[in-house]
Amino acid sequence: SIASGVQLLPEVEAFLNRDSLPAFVGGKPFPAASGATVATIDPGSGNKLADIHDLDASEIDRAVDIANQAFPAWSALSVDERSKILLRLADAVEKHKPIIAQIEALDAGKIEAQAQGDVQNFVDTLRYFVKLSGKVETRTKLDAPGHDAWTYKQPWGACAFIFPWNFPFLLIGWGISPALAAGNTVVIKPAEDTSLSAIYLAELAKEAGVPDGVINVVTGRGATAGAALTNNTKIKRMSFTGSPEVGQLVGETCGRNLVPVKLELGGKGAAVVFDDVDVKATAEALVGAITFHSGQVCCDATRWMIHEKIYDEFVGYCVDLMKNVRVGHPLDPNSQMGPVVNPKQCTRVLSYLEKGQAEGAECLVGGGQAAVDGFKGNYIQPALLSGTLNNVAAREEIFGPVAYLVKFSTEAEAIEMVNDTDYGLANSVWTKDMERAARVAESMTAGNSWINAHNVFAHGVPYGGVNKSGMGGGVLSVETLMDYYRSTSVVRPLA
Ligand code: TXE
Repeated sequence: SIASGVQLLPEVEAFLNRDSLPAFVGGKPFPAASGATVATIDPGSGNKLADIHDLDASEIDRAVDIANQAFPAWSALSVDERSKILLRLADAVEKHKPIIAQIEALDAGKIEAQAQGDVQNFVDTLRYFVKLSGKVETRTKLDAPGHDAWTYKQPWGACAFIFPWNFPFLLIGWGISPALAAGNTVVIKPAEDTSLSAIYLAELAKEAGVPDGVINVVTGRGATAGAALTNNTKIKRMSFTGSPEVGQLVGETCGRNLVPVKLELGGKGAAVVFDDVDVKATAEALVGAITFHSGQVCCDATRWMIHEKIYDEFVGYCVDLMKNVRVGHPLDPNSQMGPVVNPKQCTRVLSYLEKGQAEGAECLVGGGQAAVDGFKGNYIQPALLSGTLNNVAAREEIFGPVAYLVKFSTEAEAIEMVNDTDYGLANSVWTKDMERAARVAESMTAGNSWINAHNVFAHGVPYGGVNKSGMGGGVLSVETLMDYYRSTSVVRPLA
């Protein structure tokens, strides 16, 4: 049993009850010849869910070859034909949403309703890029005096994707949708903690009629399977989402191999709250954001800069709100916040709370472990620290339900504090004064600024970080779709 009172869908039971869950490549299960597996655990109960296969480097290379072999036929399809197939996949995912969401909730420790939102987002993203790909002009006439000239755009070939464990299914959708719509084939390496929804997707793609070898899922440990995919010189593009440390390794390798790379890394976002806001509503929104998926969200606001005039009132609301967050198993409909993904992450979050306090921060609420159904493993009480920004908990990415509060008095001071970080992913500004909001939003050094909201995504609005948060953003927009075409310029002198 997974956890007391939790009812699994029969399809989910059947999926998890298989002897093991091999990778899926070239339209069929792709087991590790060595028989090596990695256990995948429900972080909400500590119980084992399944074993995934730990592929070795030669197996990863074979998967890339298979993806490249599938490329000519896939890229030769007309946009209409390819779109029909991809829309069938979107429909199939939507139809299986409850199943995928339950697998995801169990595997990633994600509240089930939020997992359903992630699956729907995958579907919407795939439909968005399919539609957008129909509008791409693959031949564009150029204005070059004295010459007949044009550019021709075509897909690259097999594109590789390495994903983290915080939004396993949603991020696959954000990553592969533009690549597939443009006519590339893909090799997906999910995180070893959360590979189940990717395997399910690959099987579903086969059922939905996606040609074999177009969507491939390889599994295994990062240092072996992930590194082998990164080192493969036959991948045409690499996209990595995860920690800055591994992102640097992936970037180095791709640089050496001259493989174009996109890096989506961490963040240490800020929220700047001015004194003219509805204090209670703003506290609700920010506590909601930092407790969503236990704060394991790279674009979260983790540094809250609060105007000194409303600081005490704001803190009062936050403390009450955080005390009342219902921490529980992801499949329990009463839960508002689930566990963090694994014991390593739990230790990391708790150690930042300790180190932050040792460096002088005050813990205003929370921060301890919580027990759910007697299981204490990965549950953390949402916490607020306050102090100066000269503190490890205010500078490094914690990736847990922890916010760090600082007081400010002037707009200039707030902007300076926001930008005093190596990261540059996303920030927000909260005020009723729209001129000030726009001014501050444009002054914050990051890929994304939100006004009176945090973590808002819309198809068509580019998303992605700068500096230590990554490079080559443009996610969810036409910018990222264009990354998946390479251009050839053709020129004929007229005279
Ligand atoms: O991520 P890793 P981890 C941050 C967050 C978290 C920390 C560590 O702060 O606490 O990173 O998480 C694969 N070559 N973020 O250790 O290791 C790995 O298998 C190639 C923020 O889990 O970066 C997985 O598929 N690949 C982030 C993926 O990289 C390698 C989300 C990410 O794992 C590899 C996740 C290697 N040498 C963590 N080593 C965000 N901002 O979204 C590992 N991998």
